[in-house]
Amino acid sequence: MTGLGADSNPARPASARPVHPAAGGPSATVRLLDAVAAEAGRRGRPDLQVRLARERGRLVTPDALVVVAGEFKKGKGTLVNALLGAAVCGTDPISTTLVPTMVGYAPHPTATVRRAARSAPGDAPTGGAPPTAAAPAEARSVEDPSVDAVSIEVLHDLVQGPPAATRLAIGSDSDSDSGTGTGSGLGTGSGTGPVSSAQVGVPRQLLAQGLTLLDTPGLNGGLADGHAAATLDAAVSADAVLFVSDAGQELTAPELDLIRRLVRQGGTVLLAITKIDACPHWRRVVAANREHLRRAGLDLTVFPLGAPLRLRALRDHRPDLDTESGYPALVTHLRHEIVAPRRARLERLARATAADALRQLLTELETERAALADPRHDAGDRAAGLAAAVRDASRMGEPAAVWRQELSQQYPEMTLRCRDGLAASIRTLHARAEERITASDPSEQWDELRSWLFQAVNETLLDHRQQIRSEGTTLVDTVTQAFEAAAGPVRELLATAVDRPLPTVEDVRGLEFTQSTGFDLLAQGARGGSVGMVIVSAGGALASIAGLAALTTVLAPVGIGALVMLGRRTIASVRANERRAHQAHAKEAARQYIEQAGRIIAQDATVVCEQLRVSLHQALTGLATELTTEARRNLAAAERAGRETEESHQARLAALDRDIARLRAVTEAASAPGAGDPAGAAGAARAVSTGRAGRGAAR
Ligand SMILES: Nc1nc2c(ncn2[C@@H]2O[C@H](COP(=O)(O)OP(=O)(O)OP(=O)(O)O)[C@@H](O)[C@H]2O)c(=O)[nH]1
Ligand SMILES: [Mg+2]
Repeated sequence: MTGLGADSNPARPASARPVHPAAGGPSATVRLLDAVAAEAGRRGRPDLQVRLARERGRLVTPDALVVVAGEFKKGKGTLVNALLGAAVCGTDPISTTLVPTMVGYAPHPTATVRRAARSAPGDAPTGGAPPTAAAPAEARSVEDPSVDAVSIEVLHDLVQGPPAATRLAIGSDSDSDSGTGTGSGLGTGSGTGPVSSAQVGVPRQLLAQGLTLLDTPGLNGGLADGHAAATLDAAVSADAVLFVSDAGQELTAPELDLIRRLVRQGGTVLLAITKIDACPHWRRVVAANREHLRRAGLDLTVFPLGAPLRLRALRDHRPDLDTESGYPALVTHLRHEIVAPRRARLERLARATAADALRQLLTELETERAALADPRHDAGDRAAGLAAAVRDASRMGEPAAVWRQELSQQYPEMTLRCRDGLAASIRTLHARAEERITASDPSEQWDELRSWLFQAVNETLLDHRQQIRSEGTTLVDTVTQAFEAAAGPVRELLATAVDRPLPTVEDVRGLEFTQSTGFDLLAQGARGGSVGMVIVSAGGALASIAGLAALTTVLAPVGIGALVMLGRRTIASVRANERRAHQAHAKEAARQYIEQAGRIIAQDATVVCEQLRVSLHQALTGLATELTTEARRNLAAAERAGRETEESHQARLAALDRDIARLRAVTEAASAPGAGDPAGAAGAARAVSTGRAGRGAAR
């Protein structure tokens, strides 16, 4: 399946990943960043060079992440394989996918597995729940993973296994005879610990263009599945979720629940209906599913797919069959609606950073020029204004700065609200569990109860994450606004020392300050002069911090649901068929489970909140330092001008005019219509590196 063919084939092998794949456009932006960084180097601004380099790093690996999720055996792995025309995911008809697999571009096929360190004896919860499902062991193992290179065949063996061995097969007896808590037989291979995730790299054009796929373990019973929270949480930081169902059956209520959740989380959700080749009535099922979605108020693009048709089409070079398989439509959608917009957004952020760096470099030159051109007039005012800018900018980095005060005051309040929110949810959960168990016969209905508990805990976890995200956004908003309230006047002081208005980059002015999601947006985004840009940067960090934590979670399934297995064991051990005794045991099991889950959720929340605080603090401290540097340099430039002798004066003015003209031309080229296009950004890059445009535009 890997030796695929024609150039027109979107799944065709790509032997080398272009740094910027889409028609060469992005590489022009990279060249612009490089050119501006070189200019910053020439002008002694290593801080700007660092920032431009960081932006460049984000731009050369800007993969969109698409999470492939759905219930058991719906064809997720097969879909990934058919999409890429390569057997990257295991698709055993009996064994099931047990760990998430990240599939991305590599010039040569590679496969690695990440192993969680084995937990110490005694770590497993009483009742012998499987280790992959034991949250405390997981929490430790994530800290100590090891990565092994394996062949793709071995990888398939390692990431698949019998469902009952490690999964929380609700309604099954798998929990009553599970192992010792130190190994499930799954994926232990020759390594030391169970496999917690896998990574595959293949030379495929679609991946080279900026796509990474995450194949996830199947969910059983929707939100009631132990993996549901991890998968849904990973989806928050993804660019899209491809929800997979098949044509054998209409969407079930749990599937619709999952889709609703995913949509509510704010992401893009696509629906794949697989196995159309094997289901003669697939059109009816697809139509019924569209109707279900319509009634639920869900607007999803639907892709009916048949993997065998696709594979045959690729093998025999049959475009007609390929179209019939539905895959080309999916490829086009991923390419144009997911990958391209992400790239465009990153490019705009990169150009905004380049524009901001250019503005700073230009302001310094213009300040010196203004002071040189008219040394007596306004000299005192100019120096006083710049000295005030230096003083105010320096204060922004001190502990007494309003934004820092705001952060130290608001952050504890935010975490307190989150803790209170979680405590209230946990209390409600306890009460609801008690109530439910009181009204039931656990010996008969334990599986149902357990399923309900899984679902309720997963919902609590996801709601809590949602609360953190929303509280975090408010915190970022408040603190950055306080920052901007101080930074704005400093920038105004800097601008008044310049005689002529500074050019701005149109593209940057129109930048939409929507939060950037995506798993690689941890770095600060464009840090420009406006509140909006700061929010983009910290917001990006917020989204990705949550995402990163989520990814860690999904890469090592949290499986906290397994703790409830205690219940069945205990119940089974009660010989007398007494309803009240069963209820008491069930209540105790539920109580322990909810408490454990609550602790894990709280620990996780503490980490996520603290990461947000640190990242926000760092981002704004960096901005304050940069502003101080800018102000100091402008003041020094003005002072330097005052020391020039009569002869050096003219020579310096001429040199400044040349440099200024060049930088103004670069800024204009970067803001020209179509600057985002290859030609525009390339023109700007050329202007910086050669100075030709600059000389042409010099007046
Ligand atoms: N005829 C046909 N069979 C398919 C198609 N997609 C998947 N299958 C079959 O369905 C079974 C399950 O496919 P997988 O790709 O392993 O499904 P999955 O969703 O990854 O399964 P889990 O990871 O175990 O939840 C396999 O036997 C596949 O061959 C399809 O489009 N057409
Ligand atoms: Mg699978």
